[in-house]
Amino acid sequence: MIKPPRVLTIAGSAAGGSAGIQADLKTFQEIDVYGMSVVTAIVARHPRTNKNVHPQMLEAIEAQFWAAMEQVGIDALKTGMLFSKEVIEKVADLINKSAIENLVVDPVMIGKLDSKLLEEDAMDMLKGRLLPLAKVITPNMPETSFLLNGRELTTVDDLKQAAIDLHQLGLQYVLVKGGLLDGPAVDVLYDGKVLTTFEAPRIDTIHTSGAGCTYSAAITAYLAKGHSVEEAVYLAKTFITTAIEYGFSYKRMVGPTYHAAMRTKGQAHDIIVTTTTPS
Ligand code: PXL
Repeated sequence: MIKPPRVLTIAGSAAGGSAGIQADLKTFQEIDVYGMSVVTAIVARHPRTNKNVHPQMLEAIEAQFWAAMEQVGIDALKTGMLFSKEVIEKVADLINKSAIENLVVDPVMIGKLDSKLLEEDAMDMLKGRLLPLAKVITPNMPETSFLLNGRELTTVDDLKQAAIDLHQLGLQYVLVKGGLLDGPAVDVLYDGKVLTTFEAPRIDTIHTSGAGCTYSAAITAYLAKGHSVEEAVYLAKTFITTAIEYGFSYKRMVGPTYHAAMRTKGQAHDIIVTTTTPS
């Protein structure tokens, strides 16, 4: 009997299919893990009222978590859009109660189309309660700036220092993603001792909606399969770089990455890995 590793995402539903729960489940399927989901909020702009975020009740969030836990069980968990401090607190409680070790926290704050995905008063709860439970956190550059009280980041060296400083919050692994750098897409991983950089070429495309969701989902899936954090990041970076290479759009707007690209096209670029030990 085949029993693939079990992976849960706790995140927002992105109706357009590029990001959030939809990106996570597509990614899980491509990497051949068993995907499950807890929807925290539904993200879709109403054409008349303009309301964009439709939060779910705490009761519904909790019910989904226990359904996944009791019907299946969880080998690895990722969190994406959590939206409010109440949801963050509830999710931290659920993770504590179920002693989940393979936790990837993508500290989602703002969507590509400028949607507000985390309320302002939720930052302290995120930093104080959820980040310390994570095996890996995966902030992009704006999220890293927010977590470091507005620090400006422009170079790879800035990202390295930021990873070192975020690690001080009591974290295991920090992955600061350089998707918005000028030049190659360099991400920096810090474990408290060694800085590892993962470099991919800059791909000339605007179709990167859900890239961060997809990347952290892939890391979670590879952790569930038993890879180390370093290996999981390397494999996930390869996955997302290929998905971005073949990004596309159905309409005249920013479109999705192509989640099936690794399977249908094969790896598009080599990832260059370097390690250094900060003094
Ligand atoms: O890409 C960030 C993101 C995460 N989660 C949900 C989203 C988005 C971006 O739109 O909708 C649910």
